[in-house]
Amino acid sequence: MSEPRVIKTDPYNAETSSDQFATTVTPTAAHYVRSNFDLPVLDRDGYRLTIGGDVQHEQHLDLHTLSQLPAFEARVTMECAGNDRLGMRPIPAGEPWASGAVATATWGGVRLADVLARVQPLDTAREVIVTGADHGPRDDALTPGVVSFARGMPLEVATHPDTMLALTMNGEPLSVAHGAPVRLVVPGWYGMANVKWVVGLTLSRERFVGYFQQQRYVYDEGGMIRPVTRMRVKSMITAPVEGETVSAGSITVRGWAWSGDGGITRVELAVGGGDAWQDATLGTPDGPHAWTPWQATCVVDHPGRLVLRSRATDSSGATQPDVSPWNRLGYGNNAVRPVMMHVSASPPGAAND
Ligand SMILES: Nc1nc2c(c(=O)[nH]1)N[C@H]1C(S)=C(S)[C@@H](COP(=O)(O)O)O[C@H]1N2
Ligand SMILES: [Mo]
Repeated sequence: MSEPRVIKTDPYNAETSSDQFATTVTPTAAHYVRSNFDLPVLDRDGYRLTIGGDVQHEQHLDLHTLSQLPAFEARVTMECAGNDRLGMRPIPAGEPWASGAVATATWGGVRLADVLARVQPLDTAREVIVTGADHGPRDDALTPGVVSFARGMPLEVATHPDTMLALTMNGEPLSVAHGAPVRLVVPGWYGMANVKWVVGLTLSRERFVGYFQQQRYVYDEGGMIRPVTRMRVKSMITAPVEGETVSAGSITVRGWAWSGDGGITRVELAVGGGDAWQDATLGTPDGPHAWTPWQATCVVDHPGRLVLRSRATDSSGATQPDVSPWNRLGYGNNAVRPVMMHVSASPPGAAND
């Protein structure tokens, strides 16, 4: 199996490699990893989840207590907001993600709503601030110094029945890279919402204003700032694999499409440049939060370079643009991406199928 494509070793950050997208669930070892700081290694026995702030009863839950809550599982496609940053012009500062900062996993654990019910949030609580165990210096923070990876989310998102604290990934306890022993999973949201190594939940009456809420994971378009939230509609071509050589004739093109704003309603394929788009056939996604498979067949008679493009539309009516709005930190690039293949002359006498 090919290894993830490491884009940085310290801290470890890696993309899913393009030959690992054949299955709905990405092999665990191939799932992309995005970490802002050194990976914290938490002791399972000593682990406590502290839940405080605007609550009736502050609590410190150990792993056993957490795992006694009703089990919940979800298959979730997760994309880093910085995926395809390298496709933006000019290239924004930040990790140089190509197109592999996306993957799908089956997460198992408990609903965050069930965890919160145990502490009885006060009526004043409007947000849940989720804090990871990782931290490090950030000189550009509004209050320069050491910051933790922490994110706030509205109580409605936190108590949504699909928002979970995951304890397992694809049936195994979480690995350190993916947030052991407990991580948040917020289906439909870009990766940053899925806080790893969760050690604290704070119920708050105010909007959270931490570094990773206000200074990162925001669309900064000429000083106009909006938070990065749900995944924009997007698609990818997985077969043929980029750079592959295929024989002339009938070619079956396959891929995935996903959106955090609703189901995929249409995927189109264009062969070459121009605006001749043909409808692809959609498959059934493996659950409401997993990407949708699609395929289309095209006939290519001429050997040479072949450029393929796919374009998805979701149930909100949003379609992938040709160019995604540039923003200073390079987030949310869901533009149609040309993928290059090569067509070789079909072997003499070969059936044209
Ligand atoms: N504590 C913590 N959680 C985190 C991060 C982090 O740096 N620290 N990175 C986030 C980002 S930007 C992404 S894209 C996802 C990636 O999850 P993965 O590494 O399991 O693929 O984790 C999110 N959760
Ligand atoms: Mo991310």
